[in-house]
Amino acid sequence: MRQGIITKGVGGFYDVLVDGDIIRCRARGIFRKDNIVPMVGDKVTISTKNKAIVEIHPRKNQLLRPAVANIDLLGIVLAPIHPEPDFYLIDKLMVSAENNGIKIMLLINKVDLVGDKEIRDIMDIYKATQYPIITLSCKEKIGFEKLKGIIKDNIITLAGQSGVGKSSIINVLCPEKELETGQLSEKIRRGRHTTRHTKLLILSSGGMIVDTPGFSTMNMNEVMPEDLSYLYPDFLDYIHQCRFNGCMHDQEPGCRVKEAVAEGIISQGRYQRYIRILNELKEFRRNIW
Ligand SMILES: Nc1nc2c(ncn2[C@@H]2O[C@H](COP(=O)(O)OP(=O)(O)OP(=O)(O)O)[C@@H](O)[C@H]2O)c(=O)[nH]1
Ligand SMILES: [Mg+2]
Ligand SMILES: [Zn+2]
Repeated sequence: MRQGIITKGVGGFYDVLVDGDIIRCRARGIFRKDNIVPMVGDKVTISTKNKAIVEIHPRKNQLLRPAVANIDLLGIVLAPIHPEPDFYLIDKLMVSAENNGIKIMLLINKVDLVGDKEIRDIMDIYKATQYPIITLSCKEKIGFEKLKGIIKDNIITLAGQSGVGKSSIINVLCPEKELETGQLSEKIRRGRHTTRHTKLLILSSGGMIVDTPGFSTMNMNEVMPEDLSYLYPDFLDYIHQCRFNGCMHDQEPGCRVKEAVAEGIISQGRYQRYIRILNELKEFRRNIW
């Protein structure tokens, strides 16, 4: 019996990192019965004789989209253009990480493609959240020393739309790994080298990083509508100052959150997307009762 960490799962097999070696294991059927599916990031006990995972250790946390366990930090990656940022998806990723007690960092990649103003506009949206924001360019190798410093001793998962540069960032951090990126295929416009599997990598500069496939939709149905605003750090200072107890910061009069939006302290876009997510959650609850 040995302890390890799952770095990758493909077709019923799991790569488990054990003292620097990767051992490909099956998961014992018992997990399926208990409805536990092993995830990348899981700490596990394996039987080296049977090449099987025999125990999944309790998780510190988990995310379902992207599916990873035991992470210290979620790095939400966006690009100012190519692709156009999907702030709705970004906000949902943030809410989901907050709901699972995972720290958040925003990585603005491809800063070589735009001017300072475009970057500042994006930073302004998230300024009041106080999430750390790092600007990066894989092309010009900007921002990586700072990123390495943050990752050291942590497990960070990168998430975000397809094409924002998650795999490219990891390739700059550890060139020896040579992950596939979208580059080659852009010329021929087919068979994009997009990431298909979540994969955990060890960085020689310290820490571990998880590459995940890009996606464009996710649901937050585990969140109750009345709890949603508590997952917005930029709203927290105002939530308790609303006129009504249980204010959801929608149509209620005397809402201090809405005042903060009007005063320009909370981003208007963040607030509008909050309402959109709130309505979705309410709709979901209406349908299941
Ligand atoms: N100009 C510029 N292009 C970049 C930068 N980083 C990545 N790219 C390009 O953006 C494209 C997509 O990069 P990927 O790293 O494959 O993106 P990804 O987020 O891993 O995408 P998925 O795996 O589909 O989720 C590739 O053509 C990269 O060369 C950057 O900093 N500047
Ligand atoms: Mg990728
Ligand atoms: Zn309110």
